[in-house]
Amino acid sequence: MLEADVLKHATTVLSKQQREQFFEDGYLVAEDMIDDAWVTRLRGAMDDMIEQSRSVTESDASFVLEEGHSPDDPRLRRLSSPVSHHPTFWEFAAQSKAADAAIDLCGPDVKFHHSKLNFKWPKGGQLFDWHQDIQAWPHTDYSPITVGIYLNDCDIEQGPLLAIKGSHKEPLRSMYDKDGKWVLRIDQEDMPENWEQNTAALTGRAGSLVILNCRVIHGSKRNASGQMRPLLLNVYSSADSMPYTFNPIPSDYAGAIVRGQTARTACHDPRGCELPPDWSKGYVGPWKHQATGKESAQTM
Ligand SMILES: O=C(O)CCC(=O)C(=O)O
Repeated sequence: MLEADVLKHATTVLSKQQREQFFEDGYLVAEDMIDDAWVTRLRGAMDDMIEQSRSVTESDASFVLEEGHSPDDPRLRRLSSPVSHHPTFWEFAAQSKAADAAIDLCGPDVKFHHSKLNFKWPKGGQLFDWHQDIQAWPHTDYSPITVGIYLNDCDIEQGPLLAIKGSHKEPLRSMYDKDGKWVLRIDQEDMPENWEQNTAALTGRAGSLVILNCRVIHGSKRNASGQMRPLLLNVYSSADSMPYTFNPIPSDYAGAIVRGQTARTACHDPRGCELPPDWSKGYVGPWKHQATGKESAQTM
């Protein structure tokens, strides 16, 4: 669904002003949207998964490990598709205010695409280079959003999401380097004008929703603090927005309608989208692609 049509519907859990802010800036932090009971349940599910990761010795399709990970000292970078691993994560994706917030930004009919639980371990947690998401999972329109929730308080030292205000309105950048290699990263020379002044740190208390437009340029720095930064990310779109490449993080829930009705007609945005590599041949997660040793704009 296109923005103009979304705006014809009343908001449900976000204020009108929050919705306008999202469409203007390309991101939104909605503080304290998720109550303590949910946060406690999600932390419990996360702890179960960290326990399971102790026996994992190499990164695989579920667990992306940070260097130094061991049974005694688990250090995860990502749990891919948490909804596939613990029922609490799917219950949250389908039944919480995260899905309600998606109604306000995608329209009344909302479809689930994929999920991930990104960690930044204390005094570590690799940075995430500047990038845009939609080139990794193109859809027929630009309605997809990522609805994140911090499971711990996240201040500037924990490596919060950083986003460039208004960058979702710019032409998409290429996620390939000059040699045609997929790097999911934007070099300094391709960053928007005045990006440093327009960089927002999306900090928030545990239970805050942090929502990204699929075109907005974003990234994050290392975690300089002694506190872990777990960030649960669920990707939704309007029901009439159709993915046309292989889902990099597939699950039994991909394509599930979490609010409203299935679409009968696809929505097409005339602005085309760069295609990613063929993920049906495997998806290794973003860090492997970004780790080229080349300096990016993230070194601000
Ligand atoms: O976890 C982070 O800090 C960044 C996540 C992100 O940008 C992504 O998954 O696309």
